[in-house]
Amino acid sequence: MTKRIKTVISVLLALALVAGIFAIAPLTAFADEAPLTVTAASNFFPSTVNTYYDLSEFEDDNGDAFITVEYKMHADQKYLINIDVDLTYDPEVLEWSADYNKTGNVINIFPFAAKNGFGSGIVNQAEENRVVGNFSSVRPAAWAYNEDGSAVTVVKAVFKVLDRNAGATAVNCIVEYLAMCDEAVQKPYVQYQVVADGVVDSELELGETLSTVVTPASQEPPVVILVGDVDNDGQVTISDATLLQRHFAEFTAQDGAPLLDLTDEAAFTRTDANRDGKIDIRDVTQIQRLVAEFGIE
Ligand SMILES: [Ca+2]
Ligand SMILES: [Ca+2]
Repeated sequence: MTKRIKTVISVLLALALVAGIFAIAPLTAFADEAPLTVTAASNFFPSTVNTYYDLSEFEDDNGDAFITVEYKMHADQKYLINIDVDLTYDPEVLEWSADYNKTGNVINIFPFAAKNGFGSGIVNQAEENRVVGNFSSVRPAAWAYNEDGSAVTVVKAVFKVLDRNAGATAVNCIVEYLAMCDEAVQKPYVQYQVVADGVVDSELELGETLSTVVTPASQEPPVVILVGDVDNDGQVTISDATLLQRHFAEFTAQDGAPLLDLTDEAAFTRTDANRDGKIDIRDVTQIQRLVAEFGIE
C-alpha cells in the first residue's frame, strides 16, 4: 500500500468517525428531550397549549412519561347535576387506561364527583382513541366551585405518552350535555380554565356568560340546561314552581296555547327537577325545596 493510499484511508476514517459522532449524538443525547406540545381543546372550555420540554420529569419508575389534562370550572353558586363528556385523543401518541385513571378502585374522569362523595359517574373507553363519561346526580350535589372560591376540576385525564417525538398532539373534550342547578344569582356566570400539568393558558373573567365561550365552527356547542328553571329565564325561583302548578291546573296562555311544551326535550329536562323522568307534582315540590334551601325569594 502506498503512502498516498494510506493517507486517503486515514482521512476517510477520520471523516467517518466525525460523521459518526454527529450522526449518533442527536439520537443518544436528545432523543427523549424533543418538545411535545399538547393542545387541550373543547367545545365548551377554552383551549390551552402546554409544551413539555423534558418529559423525563414526568416519568414513573418504569421510565414511562405521563401527562395530565384537566378542564376546570368555576360556576358561582351553582351545582353540577349532569355532564356528558366525549374525550378524544391520538392513540398513536397518547394512551388512556383505566389503570392510571382511578380514584381508589373506581375509574374516574370526574374528580369533583369522587371528592364530594357522590359517585364517579360512568366512564367507558368506547374506542382506542376515545373515553366517554357521564356523571349524573339526582340531587344538586356537586359544587361547581371550591370552598376557597377557586375553580374545580370537572374533567381530568391522565395519559401515558407513547410517542415522545410526535412533536404535537391534541386532546379534545366534547361536552355533549351539561345540567346545572342554580342558586339565587342574577345572571349565570361561569369561569373556565383548562390546565395541562399546572400551566393555565386560558382563563375567562368572572361574569362572562356561557354565550361568550367560543365554539369552534366544526363542533356543536353543548346543550346547557338549568334544572328547575321551568320558565327558562336563567334562574330557579318560586315562579318556576308556580308556573308548573298552573300548567297542572290546565291554565293556558291568552291565545289558548298550553303554558308549557313538555314535548321539547330541553324544556322537559329543565322541568323534571327531581330527575325521575316524569313531570308531576313532585317536581313542584323539588323546586320549592330548592328555593327554600337556597333562600331564594
Ligand atoms: Ca326560572
Ligand atoms: Ca320529575
